[in-house]
Amino acid sequence: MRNVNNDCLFCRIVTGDIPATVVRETERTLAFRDINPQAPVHVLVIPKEHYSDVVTLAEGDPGLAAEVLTTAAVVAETEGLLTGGFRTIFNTGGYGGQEVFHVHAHLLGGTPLGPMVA
Ligand code: IU
Repeated sequence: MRNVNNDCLFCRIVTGDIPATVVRETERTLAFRDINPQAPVHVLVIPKEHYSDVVTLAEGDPGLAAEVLTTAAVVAETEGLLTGGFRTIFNTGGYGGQEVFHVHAHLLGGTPLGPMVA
């Protein structure tokens, strides 16, 4: 596989070195529950390949970026979020609050989340 970073926590979740509660896996994406959930449903969706953020992913492999969104949409359905609605977030860089530099979509739902605030 291209783009693996052995120092990256989420790459190590992909390889199974670090455990995670996986809710969906496809050939090129993985969805697992956030260890510090901010909503009743809080799932992270990642490409298995290492891209540091959504910008490098979109530039490097737009098809894979689309697969991440498709996996997020399928998980939203399987987690029962389609009726009430949900939120997807890509935190990017320091000002964006990104802490893990392997691109991930946060999928949040299961309760009214209210308006987006900074
Ligand atoms: P951020 O967008 O990079 O700030 O989000 C990182 C998320 O990764 C954050 O919500 C953490 O709770 C989550 N997380 C995790 O699910 N498992 C881990 O082992 C670690 C962080 I470290």
